[in-house]
Amino acid sequence: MRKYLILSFALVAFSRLAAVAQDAHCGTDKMLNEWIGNDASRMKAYQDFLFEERVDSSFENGKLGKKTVVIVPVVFHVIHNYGVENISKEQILNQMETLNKDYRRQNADTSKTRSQFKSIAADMEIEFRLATKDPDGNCTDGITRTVSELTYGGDESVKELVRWDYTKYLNVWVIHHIGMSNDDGTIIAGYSRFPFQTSSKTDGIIVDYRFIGSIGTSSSSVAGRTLTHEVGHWFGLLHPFQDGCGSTDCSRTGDLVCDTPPVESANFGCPLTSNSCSNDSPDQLDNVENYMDYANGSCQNMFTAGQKSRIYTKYMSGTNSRASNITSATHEATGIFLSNPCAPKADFHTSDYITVICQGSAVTFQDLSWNGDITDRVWTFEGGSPSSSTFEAPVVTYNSPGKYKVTLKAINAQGESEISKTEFIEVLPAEANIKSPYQEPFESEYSPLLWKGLSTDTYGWKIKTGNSNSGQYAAVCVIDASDETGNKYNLYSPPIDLTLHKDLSPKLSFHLAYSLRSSGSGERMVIYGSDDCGKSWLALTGLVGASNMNSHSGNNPDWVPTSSSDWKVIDVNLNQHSFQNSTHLMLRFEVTSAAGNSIFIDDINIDQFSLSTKLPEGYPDIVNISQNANNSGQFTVQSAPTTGTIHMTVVNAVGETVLSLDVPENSEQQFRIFAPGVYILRFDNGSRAMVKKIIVAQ
Ligand SMILES: [Ca+2]
Ligand SMILES: [Ca+2]
Ligand SMILES: [Ca+2]
Ligand SMILES: [Zn+2]
Repeated sequence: MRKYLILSFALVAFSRLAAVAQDAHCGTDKMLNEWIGNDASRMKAYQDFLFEERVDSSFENGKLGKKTVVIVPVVFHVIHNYGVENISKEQILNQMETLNKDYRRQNADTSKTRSQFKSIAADMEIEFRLATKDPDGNCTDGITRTVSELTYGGDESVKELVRWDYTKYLNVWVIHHIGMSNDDGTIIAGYSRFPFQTSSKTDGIIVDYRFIGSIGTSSSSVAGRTLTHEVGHWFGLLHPFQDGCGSTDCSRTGDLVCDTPPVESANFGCPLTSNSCSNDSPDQLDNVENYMDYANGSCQNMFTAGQKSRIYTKYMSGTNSRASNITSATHEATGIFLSNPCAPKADFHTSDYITVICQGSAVTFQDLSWNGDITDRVWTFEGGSPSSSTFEAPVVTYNSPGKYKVTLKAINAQGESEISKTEFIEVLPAEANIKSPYQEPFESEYSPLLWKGLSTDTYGWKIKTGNSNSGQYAAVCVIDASDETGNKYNLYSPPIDLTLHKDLSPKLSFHLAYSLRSSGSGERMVIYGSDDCGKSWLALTGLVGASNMNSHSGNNPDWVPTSSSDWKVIDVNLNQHSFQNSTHLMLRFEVTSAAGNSIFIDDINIDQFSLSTKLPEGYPDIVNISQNANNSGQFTVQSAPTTGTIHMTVVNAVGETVLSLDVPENSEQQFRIFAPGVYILRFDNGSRAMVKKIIVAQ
């Protein structure tokens, strides 16, 4: 026995390594391994779970035909950040329907069960119902919705946000994605806790929003079977490929269920001819249609009588079981036989989840109220047109820059609920306050910095001192080897009016410093522009670590720039996508982490010329321009010594050259502009260039 115990644990610990890198898998074994760790008492609990007999005689008599169908109250906790993961009630009801059909063998695809398995396919006689009472006795439709960024890979921490008494409810949390991945790098679609792991803090099932039901954000190939599988674990079932082919004693090896043929390692897709183990007698094909293997949901269609027996004889009674979830007292407390409609809980967002818009644009709002069907509603839109509405999806136009409050009152016969979100809609001016030529050296005296996207977390964009190209500060996208590959970090510029360069060739030019951590592709950075206040983004250029982003050669872990030679100039043409005519161009620097090194940028410059042809900071300009205090149309231009002849052009706001002049080095000339307006003066001596902006008053 002792030998077996050790062997069993070792195989559980490493069984995931055998999984083939294909689609999303179950993470239950991985969580079990982490839970056991080196804890002897947990190891004992696990061994007891596997081998200790705990037969409930009331069930044993009728292992396959017991007294009544057992009923489990269920609650879905949707953890969302107003994204696609905030799945509809309809999708959850679709999942509930699949779950109920699968556990009663009423699923339409029972006909696909192959003939050799038909005789052992079982009606599990388990039913699931959404709760109508929460733990405090309040009215619920069995779905809670909680806004939290933990939806992005928060895993176990989402259970801290909301959880209902596990002795009564089966808790199912729906999140955007599970942060852990399997040892083979595949994503985890869902994971459960076993009955013997019952804990008030962790019991239940977490599922990725793409694997709930077969409609909405899920698919017909998932078929809602991810939850069918995970609920199998929640009742204590193991994978049929547990311990591989194992020994010939089917009751002491593998999934500890005799009528499920042993399986060497998880089956994927729908391999109906797979027979991975021959130590079963008689030697049968793998039961790939079993919900507890890893075949596609659309391939799965059955549990077995042996699996049913294991659940009923071991996990429907006693401690560390699901016995308390199925009692009549629990049914009463959770209200599963009631059908009381509830008062709504008001909530809303915009239909595209965008809340920053351009002056004069329209927003479509989306009523996301939950917990009760709504019969009436009242919207109030500060600063919007219309200023109120009773529509489900009102379209509202905002004509003045500012930040505006939106209020929704949701009403039905059971009650009403109101929610207000202040400064919810930000309307940016059609013509940006910042006009190019524009510089941003990220120095503290320029604060408050108008750029957005700075992070307070360990990783991401920050303004940091000590490794700058100019002054004290640079913008740094902090990344190291402990960061997660694939994480994205965005830095956003304020809107910039480029119309002084209208129909010309303005450039984004900046200094960048980066070195690879190790050989490989390294980090990536894509620079996007938006002419519609961030609603849509168009790519301007892409930089990839090893090929065109590194400014310092070789592989250097945790590298930082220490001298000016560590930096290089990146030039990006802004006369793409007609951005040169934009009155409010926004730029976005999107970094994708490769768990490598930080990326440093400094001295953002938007004008006609690249930084590489401009004079370095601290060096005198090649010319000096002064404006007559009494006549703003009169100017004096002075050239510096040893510059050579400087060619000067004056361009008006619509891009026309109104004056052209050669200025010899170390000289002074005067010129006059008659028409009031904004002008760009461009100076170029063949090796260096600069741009100045002047305004001629009325
Ligand atoms: Ca078996
Ligand atoms: Ca076999
Ligand atoms: Ca700087
Ligand atoms: Zn599983």
